[in-house]
Amino acid sequence: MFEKVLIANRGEVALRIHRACRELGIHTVAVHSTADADAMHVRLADEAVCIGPPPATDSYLNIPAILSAAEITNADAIHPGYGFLSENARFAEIVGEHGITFIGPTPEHIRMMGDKIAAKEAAKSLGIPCVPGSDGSVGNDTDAKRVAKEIGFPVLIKATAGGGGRGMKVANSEAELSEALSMARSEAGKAFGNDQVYMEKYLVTPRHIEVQVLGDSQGHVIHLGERDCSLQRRHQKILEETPSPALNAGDRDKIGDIVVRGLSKLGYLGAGTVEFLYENGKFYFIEMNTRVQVEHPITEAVTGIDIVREQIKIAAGAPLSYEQKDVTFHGHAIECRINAEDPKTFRASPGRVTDYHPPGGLGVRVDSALYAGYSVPPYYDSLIAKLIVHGPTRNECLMRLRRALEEFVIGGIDTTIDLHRKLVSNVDFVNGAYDVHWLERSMGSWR
Ligand code: MV4
Repeated sequence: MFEKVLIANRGEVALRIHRACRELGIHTVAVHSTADADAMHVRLADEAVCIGPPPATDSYLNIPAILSAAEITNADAIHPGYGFLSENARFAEIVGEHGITFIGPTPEHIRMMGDKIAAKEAAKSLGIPCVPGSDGSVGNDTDAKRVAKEIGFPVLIKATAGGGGRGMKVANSEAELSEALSMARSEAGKAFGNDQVYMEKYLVTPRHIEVQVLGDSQGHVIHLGERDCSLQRRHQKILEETPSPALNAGDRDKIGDIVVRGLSKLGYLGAGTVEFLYENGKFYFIEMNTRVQVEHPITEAVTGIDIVREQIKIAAGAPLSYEQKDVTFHGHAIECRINAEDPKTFRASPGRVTDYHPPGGLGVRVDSALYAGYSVPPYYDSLIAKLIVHGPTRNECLMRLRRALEEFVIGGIDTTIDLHRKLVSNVDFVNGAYDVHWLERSMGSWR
């Protein structure tokens, strides 16, 4: 096992990784920007190294500074968390070249899944069902017309370097195709420095359902069920739940089996998430994330499996602690993402937290790096807390979640707590009757 792990991240996920390390008897090194000198992750870690000025490009994305911090502290592994360098294949490669273990998948698999066309080709060859579309990239208008005729309108143009919905364009008819193609291409070029695009059949009312997987260096792969992440706003997830209200146990086992068989063939190592669109009882692969995700705690709640602990053990060469038959699902879990932002405009609202009273009690978990007196810096993501609630049934989970949201006090800054209070009492949400567009469509009419 590792003696010392450097945590190349900040905020709640840095605490999450520190806690997993502590329980395994591993020392931790925090890295931080000058803006984060008073941050909780710095206070909690055994050692801390300042790696640069506030902008992330100069600190949390500064590869030479992070490697220097690992070398001077003698860390034997680096955990990247989510965001920042977590899906940077070159970073994973450089870490390895310095004789330090990258806690995550191989650089090859990170690179493959970062290229959305390569990821889809891989998924297809591994027997994972995909959205009908172009085989590879689409070149010119003629090419686009031919593919669109094959799959039928509406179609969606996506950037191969994309993800997160940036640069996507819908074309409802042949008349709209040429403009959608050129707009998607120019947005992709500007945003990602890669203007390759591909085409898919546009699914009009899908849900976003993702499957959590773990693979070890002995070639074992297991799945930990699904998460329904359909409640999003501008491609930012707001609330996630497991199990999905749209799935039955048979569908869950089936998609889980398909994913496990596919990723076993690939020899996938570490934690990963396979993302699907789900419509009319069918799953369609869209992307794979090669990191631990923000919403992993709901899976931990229903399976009892510590996903970050497994990531660390896998990276150290240990076999998975569980076989598929040991993975059982208990009850229902929901995560509310609490952001420091104006609940109406969604503009970031950094500043000093005057009061902090997180909820507690049975089935309630709060992952956060906040404390009273802390100032939320303006430079980074606005996620400041995650409220994760577990209950025996979806209804009991919802009752507990409403109670926990009532208790939660974060004073001094605007947060999305109030939005969650409204959401969890909404009749469509309570009925589980939502797709990926429902939140943005319905929020306008809330009081
Ligand atoms: C789609 C789609 C419909 N059809 N692909 C948006 C983010 C990116 N990860 C995939 N996205 C979508 N891809 C096809 N073929 C609809 C979306 C989509 C969406 C997906 C998941 C969660 C929220 C969404 C909101 C709008 C559109």
